[in-house]
Amino acid sequence: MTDQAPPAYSGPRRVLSGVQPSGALHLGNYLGALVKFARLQHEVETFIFVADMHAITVWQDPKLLAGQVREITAAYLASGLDPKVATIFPQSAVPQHAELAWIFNCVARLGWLDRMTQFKEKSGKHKERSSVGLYTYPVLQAADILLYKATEVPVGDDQRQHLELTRDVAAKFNHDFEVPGFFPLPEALTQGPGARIMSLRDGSAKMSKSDPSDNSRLNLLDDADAIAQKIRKAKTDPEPLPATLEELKDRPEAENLVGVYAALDGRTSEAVLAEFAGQGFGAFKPRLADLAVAKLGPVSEEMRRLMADPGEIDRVLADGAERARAAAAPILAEVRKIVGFWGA
Ligand code: AQP
Repeated sequence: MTDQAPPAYSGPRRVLSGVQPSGALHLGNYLGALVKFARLQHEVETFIFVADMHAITVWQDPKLLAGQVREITAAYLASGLDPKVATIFPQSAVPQHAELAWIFNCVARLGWLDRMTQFKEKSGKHKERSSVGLYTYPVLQAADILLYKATEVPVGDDQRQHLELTRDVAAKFNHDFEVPGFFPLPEALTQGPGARIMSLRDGSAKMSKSDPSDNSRLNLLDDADAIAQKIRKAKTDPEPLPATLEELKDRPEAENLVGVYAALDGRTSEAVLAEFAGQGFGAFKPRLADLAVAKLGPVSEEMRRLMADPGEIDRVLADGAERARAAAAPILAEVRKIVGFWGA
């Protein structure tokens, strides 16, 4: 007998991703995720959701949650997502996500989840006080993706490990239930500048919504003064910028600011260094601040305009939820049959 690889998934390409409504969106979310969504929608059928079920794995004020969902939706639209092209919806409005997540809880192995570094970081020293949901978060993420048989997932670099787990869940489901090629093994799209934006205060930590220091991040709703001030205060070193990336290797804060410039300007870090080599941060920071204000200002302005009309945002979400449920239903019906549930 020869060891043959199981047949690969042969369905159409589909993109799926989402962002949690768990706080103010920042430059990392924008460059690592949102701008990629807007670009991909014109190439591939695209599903983008607001991950409210993921958000409640840590405490969220119920009085604020729906407003936060609208804010993320406004950020999607302001970044160029078109609700007529992409399907934009709240995760909790499509109950099939939870149903598939339960089935996947029975496919994923404890050992796989024990290795997830994000759980370790987010639960910190008090693991036993974390919600069970925070622990099984990557299983829900696998369900989010595979419920639509998505083949590509645009995310920041921090999500790479979770995507590996999604592939493991898909492969084990296909194998255990003897349905080779039923689920695709999705690819994480993490390439390009902006995949890993670091904190403005610490070049070794990623820019994050949950960092207690607001000066560590540029928020999408920051005004021009706040952006300029945060960049002025950003941690750097006294050395001038070098001519090559190689020479930036042990200067994480400098490397990050060059990377931010490159990502905002649609250039490579090498091209930015070619322009600024020999200049100090006194010259570089004001240029970076001008660029950030020019790129983020219009996004912020459009978000504010959209958020002034919550009714319109709700219409986008309701329409998207209906389309998402229609796409998910036949796939979940097949899964129920494969698993052998009564009545399926
Ligand atoms: N610093 C980052 N650089 C590049 N991409 C990033 N992303 C997050 N931070 C960076 C990407 O943004 C998308 C949405 O992230 P999320 O809302 O699911 O939350 P997260 O990954 O846990 O990131 P946050 O925003 O920093 O939140 P907290 O503080 O709660 O951890 C994802 O594609 C992510 O990769």
